[in-house]
Amino acid sequence: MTTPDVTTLTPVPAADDAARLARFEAHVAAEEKVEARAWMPEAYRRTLIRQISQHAHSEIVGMLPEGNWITRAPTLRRKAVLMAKVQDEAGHGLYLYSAAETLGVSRAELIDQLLAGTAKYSSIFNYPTPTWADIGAIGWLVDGAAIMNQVALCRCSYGPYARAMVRICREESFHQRQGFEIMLTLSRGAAAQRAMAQDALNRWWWPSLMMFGPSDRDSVHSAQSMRWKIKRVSNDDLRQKFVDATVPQAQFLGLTVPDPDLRLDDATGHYHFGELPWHEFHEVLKGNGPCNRERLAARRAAHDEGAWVRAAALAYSRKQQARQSRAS
Ligand code: FAQ
Repeated sequence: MTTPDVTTLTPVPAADDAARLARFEAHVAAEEKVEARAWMPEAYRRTLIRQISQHAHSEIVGMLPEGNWITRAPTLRRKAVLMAKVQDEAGHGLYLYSAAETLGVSRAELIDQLLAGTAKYSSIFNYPTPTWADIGAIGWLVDGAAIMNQVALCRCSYGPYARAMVRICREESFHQRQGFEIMLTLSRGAAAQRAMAQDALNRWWWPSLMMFGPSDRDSVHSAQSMRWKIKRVSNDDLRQKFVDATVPQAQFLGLTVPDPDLRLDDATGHYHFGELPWHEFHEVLKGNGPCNRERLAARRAAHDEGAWVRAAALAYSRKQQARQSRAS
């Protein structure tokens, strides 16, 4: 098959756009990747910037609920593992900002939007982590849900995003296992530890299901994103896959999923689950979750406190460039 012309950068008259669009659509339909320098419809580019930047912000804000447990982790091993995990999340944020930059937006611009409160990040990171079991629940459920969503994104039509997802998924799968292992230790422990694990599951279950976004009937972007193969599996289908995979894990832990409507449907082989608390989801998205204000305040403080590091890195890089140009 010949490769369609999706790589030229030369501006073309508007009349040619329909033909370019048709070539682009055929390219995507043929499961070919779209690369950074390729021609792409403006709406495709904007959709990707929206999704990738929200994803990057989620990784960065997502460091906060776990970060505040690094000094309090119960053993040196747990501390080292948690520190490595939080560091991984920072790395994921950086790959994702870099992937967004390939679409012609700067990282500084995206971070300004986050700090100004005009950009979204995942609802899940607006919930508190009052006990050590929350760190187990985040790894088990939040990373578990993130992987379910991101494995599908490894087949995203946009090459730089799809490739970033491959490495991120591998790292997230370690994160999921460390979380499950914390839950396993607690659930095999004393009564107070089992109660702590159950309490964390009670608080993280519904917010984890909300990570997959609104139901398909209310998802504004899904139809177009699926057509462009940015999203490969719908919000509801991913949520169902997550429930089907996670309920047996909860049973193995001896914990009860806090949903009175949960039952295995023998006819379909899937778990039927209750209605999500959508009102809570919308409130969190509006900025009224339990920790929205605290999270943004922490990010703004970190950004301000890091100003001297950015200034020093920039000065060093300018000095190196000046040296190189003098030498050449
Ligand atoms: N929270 O039409 P749809 C992680 C927004 S990474 C906040 O369905 P779409 C790793 C949505 O943006 C977790 N907002 O939208 C980790 C849109 O708003 P807009 C993040 C949400 O884009 C683990 C509006 O609602 N993962 O956890 C949420 O087609 C542990 C309409 O929704 C990703 O970002 C939500 N839950 O589908 C780190 C994966 N759901 O832009 C640290 C990539 C929806 O119109 C510790 N993203 N919205 O203002 C995606 O797959 C998609 O963007 C969805 C939403 C599925 C999240």
